[in-house]
Amino acid sequence: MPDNHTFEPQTVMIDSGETVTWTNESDIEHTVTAYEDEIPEGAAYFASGGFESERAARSRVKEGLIAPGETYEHTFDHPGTYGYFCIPHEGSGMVGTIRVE
Ligand SMILES: [Cu+2]
Repeated sequence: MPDNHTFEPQTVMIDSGETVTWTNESDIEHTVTAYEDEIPEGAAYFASGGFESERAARSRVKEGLIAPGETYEHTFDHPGTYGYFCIPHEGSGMVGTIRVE
């Protein structure tokens, strides 16, 4: 069973145009928030809550929370490596990587 502060799998490889769906299988709330400086040049920013910047996501955390049992999805159209994290649990190392071919 996954613990409460982990994205599983931590690294996901997909093809361009595919959609990743995150499902909150824990019993606490999380976010999926891209690191603005860890996405490819020209790629769209993504974050649960629909924010257009990391700063906005960090300043309005509650709007980005994914409740237990809920999902968030994003389609990756741009090849490259994307780093993301969970705002409440960033300090616990709750980070992940998407590699888009
Ligand atoms: Cu979290």
